Amino acid sequence: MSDCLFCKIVAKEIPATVVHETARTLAFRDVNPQAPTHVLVVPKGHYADAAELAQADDGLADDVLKAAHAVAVQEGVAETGYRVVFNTGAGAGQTVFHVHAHVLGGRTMTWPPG
Ligand code: DGP
Repeated sequence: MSDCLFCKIVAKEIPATVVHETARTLAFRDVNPQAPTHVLVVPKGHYADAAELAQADDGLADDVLKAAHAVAVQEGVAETGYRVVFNTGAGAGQTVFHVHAHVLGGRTMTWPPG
């Protein structure tokens, strides 16, 4: 999608700090981190949100989750605990409509989230 921010990051048209990459996923640091580790994992293909990704029916959602875990291991937060968040829809706080998993760690998490 030509006007999608994360498609442009995937295409390397906009710079980002990439920390992990597979054939079908890209992970890069969030520009506005909410925790010491805050990485966004996206499928390289365009899906607006987690609901669309779940319907892709080709193992892509599994790839994104596996990449999120790989990032947590790489960032050293897997053992202490980390959070994976898909804000899905504007009412849930989604602002970029290219599905992304937030991988958050490195601090104590509270519940419920804000
Ligand atoms: P969400 O609110 O769930 O749609 O999260 C969007 C996230 O994307 C938000 O935490 C900030 C991040 N973000 C927005 N613009 C950019 C950007 O240009 N580069 C990077 N690395 N992150 C961005």
